[in-house]
Amino acid sequence: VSRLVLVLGDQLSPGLSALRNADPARDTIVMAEVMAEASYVRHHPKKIAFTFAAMRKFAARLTADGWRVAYTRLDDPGNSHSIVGELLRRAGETGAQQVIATEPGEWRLIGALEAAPIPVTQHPDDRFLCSHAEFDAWAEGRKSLRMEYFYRQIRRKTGLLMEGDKPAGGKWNYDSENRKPAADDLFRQGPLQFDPDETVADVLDLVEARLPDRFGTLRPFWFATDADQAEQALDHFMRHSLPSFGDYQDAMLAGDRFLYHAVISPYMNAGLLDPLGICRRAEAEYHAGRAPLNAVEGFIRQIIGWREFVRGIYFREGPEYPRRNALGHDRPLPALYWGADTDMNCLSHAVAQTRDEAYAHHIQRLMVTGNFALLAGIDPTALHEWYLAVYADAYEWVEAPNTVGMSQFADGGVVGSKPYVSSGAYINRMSDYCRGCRYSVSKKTGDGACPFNLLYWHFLNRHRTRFEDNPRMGQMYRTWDRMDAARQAAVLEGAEAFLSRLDRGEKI
Ligand code: FAD
Ligand code: DLZ
Ligand code: SF4
Repeated sequence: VSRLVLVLGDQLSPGLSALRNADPARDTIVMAEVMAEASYVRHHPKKIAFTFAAMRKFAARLTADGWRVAYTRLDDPGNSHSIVGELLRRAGETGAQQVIATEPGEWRLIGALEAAPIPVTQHPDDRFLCSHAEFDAWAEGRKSLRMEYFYRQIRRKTGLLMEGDKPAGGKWNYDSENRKPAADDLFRQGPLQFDPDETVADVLDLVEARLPDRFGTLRPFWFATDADQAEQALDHFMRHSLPSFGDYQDAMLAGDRFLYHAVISPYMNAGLLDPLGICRRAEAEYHAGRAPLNAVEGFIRQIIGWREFVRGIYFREGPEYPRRNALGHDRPLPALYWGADTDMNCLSHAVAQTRDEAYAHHIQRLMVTGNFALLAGIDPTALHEWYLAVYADAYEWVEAPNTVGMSQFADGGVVGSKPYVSSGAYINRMSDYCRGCRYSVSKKTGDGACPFNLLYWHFLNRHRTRFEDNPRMGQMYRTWDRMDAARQAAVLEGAEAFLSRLDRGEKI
């Protein structure tokens, strides 16, 4: 009897486990653009357009390869608008009585498939280097889980940047060389951009018509939407940006939204690029002498280290993980995250580029929007839903550990050993935002003092019992304790006044 083969919008890989376990001669592939997926958070229009366009092109490729594909477009009259609904509809049409799937990247859908009134076999998603079992075996019995040790295991396992059993160059990690601020450079290439083809143009019209009023600019749309284009974008990155990737990894510039970042996470997460293949390419650039070790090691670490590590955490911690709130933060997400005007120049830039590109690089996410939310005590679940919605690369398996864990410490220290908090000084060192800001980064108190300066101490002070014994934070508390009482009071009052303005919805 025939079976259905489910391919989700982030499972666009020819080697997908569901496809490997199916038979083109008798099975039918089900792909569906549905409102449930387009709306479980208010996704950025570019993210939706990217997903639908890439799905359509992948379906065409599968058809050309000889598969029977039952593809539902968003505006198809019979669309039931949920994944399980579409499976049931196609089962009715074909007589299929079971479904072959690859485990989705979100607990929400895993649960929906488990509860479906048709049997669904969920095969492991083996597009990753580390299975759930392997991660759990690594994590078992460890007091704390640190990415660095996990990363070394994956280096050994893959042989990436290994010289025998030693790391290339003698060190596992060259991050100490990777903290340079960047200067404006007119010749920086940025990511390769693509003109919309017919498929993309159709999808843009569809998204515009059917999903209006979302936060985010739909056009111009330039993402790659198939594997060939994604490969071209990767080539372009290897040639032009990888050599400087390490040096300027943490830098931010008002006039350059991408710097030397790859902007490949949407492609990798959707399945258009293979993570190990990417890393082997980067390694080859090092061996060919075209990119230095600090760049290549740093880049590879993000992919085989962080990316695999956060996925392991997401599946190990379970479905409730995204709702954790260890620090008890409950302030609503400020309107500025949805584009309301703000005088804070760093936030203004990070949000504006998020609105325009459905992209911000790591340090903007971590040290600007994330840092501010943490310092201001924003509800981490609301923030999590924001990150999940606004970035083209966001799926819960990767977004939640980064937001709830790394950025907000709302998991109480599973992902990170200390919260990523900083005052304005860090942002000033790594960016040129402060120069154009109405606030003064050098002012620690009083009118016009940078809010990060005020909130930084407010955060440390209000969470003192939790953090003062953390060995990596002792220095911060000693600095605070050395401040005289009048100055401490001025800082805390300034922070309170700022938070009151925030709570009243005033422009900040
Ligand atoms: P580059 O800087 O060029 O890095 C290369 C690749 O490394 C990325 O494409 C990505 O696949 C991987 N990578 C780097 N850092 C991480 C990380 N911390 N976790 C996982 N992979 C990483 N990344 C997502 O893919 N999806 C998300 O939803 C997401 N949400 C985030 C939320 C917060 C609060 C933070 C702090 C980070 C988040 N990240 C997320 C991680 C990181 O910011 C993005 O992967 C990166 O900015 C993607 O841009 P790029 O391709 O230009 O990355
Ligand atoms: C992100 C997304 C969107 C916007 N739309 C769809 C869709 O209509 N159909 C689909 O199969 N997948 C979509 N996706 C990706 C899924 O939400 C993703 O597969 C799950 O969140 C699991 O990671
Ligand atoms: Fe951001 Fe403060 Fe700098 Fe303004 S002064 S850009 S608010 S860090």
